[in-house]
Amino acid sequence: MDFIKLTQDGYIGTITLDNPKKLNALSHGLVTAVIDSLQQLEKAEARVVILRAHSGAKVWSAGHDVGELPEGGRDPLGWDDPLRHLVRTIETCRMPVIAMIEGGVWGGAVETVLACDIVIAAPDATFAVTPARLGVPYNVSGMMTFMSAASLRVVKELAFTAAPISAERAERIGMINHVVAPEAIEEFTREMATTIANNAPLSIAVMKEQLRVLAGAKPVSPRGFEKVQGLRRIVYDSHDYHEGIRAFKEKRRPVFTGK
Ligand code: YXS
Repeated sequence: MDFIKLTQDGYIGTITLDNPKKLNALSHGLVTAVIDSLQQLEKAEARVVILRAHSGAKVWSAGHDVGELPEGGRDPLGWDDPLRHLVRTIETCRMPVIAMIEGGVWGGAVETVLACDIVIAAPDATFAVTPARLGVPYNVSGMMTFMSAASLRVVKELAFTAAPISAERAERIGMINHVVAPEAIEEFTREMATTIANNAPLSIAVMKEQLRVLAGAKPVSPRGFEKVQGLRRIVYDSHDYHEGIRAFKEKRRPVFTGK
């Protein structure tokens, strides 16, 4: 597939951004390839996805493809913009997405990374929120993504300065999960992915959606609450829930089937 490499090893899918000549800019083509890959992995019953660039990448992604931004007269980040589709797909796909970061992350790519469920970065990774750098009016749900990942004060600093912050600072303020040395980051990420893949996929999928609904709804609408309750019932009525409880009492490893 152009723009990305897609692999699956058991329950673990890996999507590698692969358009280095354009610094993995989030062009319509690259975004479509990532979305298609997430949908393919969901169908192939992957239980966790790693989203990454090539080992040693100096730029993880340069953000929105500036060449595809309108020059004026229409919203550069409207509902149907590729970046908006990508963020929504990451947030709503059933399996957790782990962003494994090496190199610089710019603009809309920062929102893409923060929309992922877990972020693991090498020490050289940086994160720059760049609308102010281009005079772009960032969109509302994109701001919500940033506000869910960092305090309002930090979001203001990132947005107003458009300056890159280091992985170390991002971890210190809780914006990302871990900083891991480049020689260890692949194994560290894979171990976390394996741990997730060995847990109950239904329970994880519903907790991911529950957290999205709760974090995104202010306050939670009646329909959102009823949806969460209905989804939770699928889990506690499932074989996997019963198996998990039985296995614990019988002191053995559970065998989850996703049913
Ligand atoms: O000169 P050529 O044709 O080789 O192309 C250059 C750059 O123009 C191109 N390029 C991009 N093309 C489209 N969209 C981009 N975002 C983009 N970034 C870079 O790639 C070729 C190599 O770039 P060059 O020579 O600058 O590489 P470098 O290694 O010296 O510097 C790497 C960067 C990433 C530090 C530098 O390319 C850079 O600052 N890029 C722009 C990062 C940025 O501001 N991204 C935000 C895009 S707009 C967006 O995401 C949202 C709309 S918003 O801003 O609102 O968040």
